[in-house]
Amino acid sequence: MFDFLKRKNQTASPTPDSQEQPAGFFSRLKQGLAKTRAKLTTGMANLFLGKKELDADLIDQIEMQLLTADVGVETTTQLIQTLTQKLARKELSDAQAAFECLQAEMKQILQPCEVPLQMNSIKPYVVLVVGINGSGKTTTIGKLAHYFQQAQKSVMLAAGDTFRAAAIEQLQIWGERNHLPVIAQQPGADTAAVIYDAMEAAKARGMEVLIADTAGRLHTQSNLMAELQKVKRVLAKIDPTAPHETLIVLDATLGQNALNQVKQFHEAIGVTGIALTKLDGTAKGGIIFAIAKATQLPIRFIGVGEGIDDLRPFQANEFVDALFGEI
Ligand SMILES: Nc1nc2c(ncn2[C@@H]2O[C@H](COP(=O)(O)OP(=O)(O)OP(=O)(O)O)[C@@H](O)[C@H]2O)c(=O)[nH]1
Ligand SMILES: [Mg+2]
Repeated sequence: MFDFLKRKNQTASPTPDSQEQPAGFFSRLKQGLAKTRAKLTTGMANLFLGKKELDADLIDQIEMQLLTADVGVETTTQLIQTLTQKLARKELSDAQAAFECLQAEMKQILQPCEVPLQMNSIKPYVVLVVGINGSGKTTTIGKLAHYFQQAQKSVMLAAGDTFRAAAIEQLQIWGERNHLPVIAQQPGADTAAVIYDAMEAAKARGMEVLIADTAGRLHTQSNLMAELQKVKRVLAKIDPTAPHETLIVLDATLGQNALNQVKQFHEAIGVTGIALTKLDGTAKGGIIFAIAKATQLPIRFIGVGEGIDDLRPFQANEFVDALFGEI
C-alpha cells in the first residue's frame, strides 16, 4: 500500500530486543504507537502517496499534520524549515526523499534525549518518582523495579505516597509481584520521613536501588512542591548526592499539558529524567518531539502498557522506526 513504509520496514535493522523476548518490545511499541501513527504517519504517508513532486502545498499539508499530532509549533517549524531549505537547494529529488529526510530529522530531534540512566556504584542509588495525579508513577515504579531486577540489581521501594487512599497497598502489591521489600508507614505519615527511613533501611541492607513513590501533585500546590523539596533535603543528609535521579512520570495522553508539567516541575524541584507513559492508546505520542525539543531533558523510559514488561529505556531511532513502520 504505502510504498515508502514498506521499503522502510524491509530495510529496518533488527532491534536489540528482538532476540531477547519472544513477543519483542519493538512490536509492542509499534502496536502501542498505532494511534499516534494513524494520526501522524499514516496521514503523512497518504500525503506523499502518489506524489512525485514536492511542492509548497505538500509542505503546508505536512506542517498541518505535524501540528495536529501534538508535535508542537517549535518542533514543526524546525522540521518544515529543514525540508524547505533542502527543497530550495534541490537536495530532495522527490517526495520519497522528503519523507525519508523528515524521519531522519525527527530522529535527530530525539537523539539528544536518549541518555540512559547510568547507575554509579553508590548504594543505594535513589530514584525519586514525581508527577501529577494518575500520570502512572506507581505503575512505572513496579515496571522499573522489574527492569532493575532483570539487570541483577537488588531493589527496595519506599511508599512515599501516604496521602491517597490505597496508595501504600498498590505499591505493596508491586512489591509482592516483584518479590522485593517495600518500606511503608501508616497513611498520613510524613512523606520525607518515610523516604528517609527507607533510605536508611536500604543502606543497612546493602540494597543497590531504592525507588521512592510520591503522591500526585500539581505545580500550583506550592505546599506539596515544598514537600518534595524537603524529601530531597533529607535524602541529601544521608548522601549529599541523593536523590540520584528525580524522575518525572508524564502521561502522554495529556499532549501539550505533559510538556507544561515537566517544565513546571523542573523549575520547582529540578528534574533529571523523564518517563513518558501511556504511549499506547493515545494519538498524542507526537508530544515526545515537543518535550525533547523544549526541555532537552533525558527521556529515560517509555511506557506502552500496564504490564510489568511494558517499560523500556528510550531509544530515539527505535521510536521513530516504530512510528513509521508497519505493524
Ligand atoms: N495504558 C497504560 N496505562 C498505564 C500506563 N502506566 C500506567 N497506566 C495506568 O494508569 C493508571 C494510573 O496509574 P498509577 O500508576 O496509579 O498512577 P499514579 O501516578 O501513581 O497515580 P496517583 O498515585 O493517584 O497520583 C492505572 O490504571 C495504570 O494501570 C501505561 O504505560 N499504559
Ligand atoms: Mg501512585
